[in-house]
Amino acid sequence: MDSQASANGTSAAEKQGGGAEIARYLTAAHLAEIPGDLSTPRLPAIDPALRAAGQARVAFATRIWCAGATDAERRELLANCDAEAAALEPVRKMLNRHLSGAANRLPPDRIEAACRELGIDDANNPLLSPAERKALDEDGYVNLGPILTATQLDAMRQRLGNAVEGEGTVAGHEVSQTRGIARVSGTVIKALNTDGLLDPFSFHPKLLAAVRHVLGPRFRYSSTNFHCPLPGYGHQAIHADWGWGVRDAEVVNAIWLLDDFTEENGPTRVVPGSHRWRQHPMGSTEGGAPRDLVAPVPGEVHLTGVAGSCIAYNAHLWHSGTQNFSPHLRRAQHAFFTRAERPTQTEVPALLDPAVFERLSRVQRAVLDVE
Ligand SMILES: O=C(O)CCC(=O)C(=O)O
Repeated sequence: MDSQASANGTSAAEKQGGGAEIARYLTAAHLAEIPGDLSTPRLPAIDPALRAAGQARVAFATRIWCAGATDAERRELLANCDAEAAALEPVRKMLNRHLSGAANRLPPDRIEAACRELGIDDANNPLLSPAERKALDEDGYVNLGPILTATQLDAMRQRLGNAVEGEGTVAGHEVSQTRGIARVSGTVIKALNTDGLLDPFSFHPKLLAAVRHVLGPRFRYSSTNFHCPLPGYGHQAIHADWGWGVRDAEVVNAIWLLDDFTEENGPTRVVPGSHRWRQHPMGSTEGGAPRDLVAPVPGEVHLTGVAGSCIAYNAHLWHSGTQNFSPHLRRAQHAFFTRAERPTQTEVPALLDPAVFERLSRVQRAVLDVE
């Protein structure tokens, strides 16, 4: 490690704005340069007509999903509902994709055996404290504490910076690309993780214990996404990571803080308890009109914390990125998990590098749902 590195692994050069490091991120973030005025709000523009159509679609999907207690009931409701309107046809297709039967590739006993090996098969396993379980249940998120060492952080930042630069304009294309935000998807399963440096993002037992707590013992990896708002950018519409409101959790996400998250540098905003509202922000209204997704939500809080920490959340929690007002990168890694029978955000077999696959343990293969 650099002799001038601080306790959290940030080298002196990076602390001073990381000019050379930031330059490597510009192409992936579709920027020519960092704006001169970082404090000018840069908010996503949302077309009111599209917003109204989105509100109707998501409200419809939420109504169907929450009216049924099982997938069989939902399928029946969907088949018999009055949704012939052309505008709702895409929703019907989307719901059918999620209701069309088990999507998992391996038999469920594989992930259950992996949970036994990890010591998380019992719902009351010791990997999470009662306070951590309570936070997940009631607030919808928990900071699992600083898990990564300074040495790991340094190496991970370098590896991810190389990937961002190497992928350039296509970086993040598998999931989404947004001006001002550098992304790389599949970080844990692409060749950049051949040596296992990035394994903790998806396979750390404490994170998997949090996933198991929310989803039960039949879950699987959905995606891993590096996410870095550049100075002056990063504010997102408030959203949840599942497209409509649900009765029971279907997905869990984690944010690994690769830099300290501060009030200034674009911390994630969350609305504690919103995972229990059975609503997606897109489907919600305010005073009879579709909610303004860019505005603050009453009760929202900003997640700050030290680099190396992992914040796991019930991914139906309302949340979003916020603008990075600092002159530094705000690097984070997301690890997304779903119930085993649901579709995944990325095509794992297609993205999985053969050399990564070769070295994976039985437990890791079960989490990825591959063999
Ligand atoms: O990294 C963050 O602050 C949140 C990102 C997020 O919610 C997303 O990209 O969907």
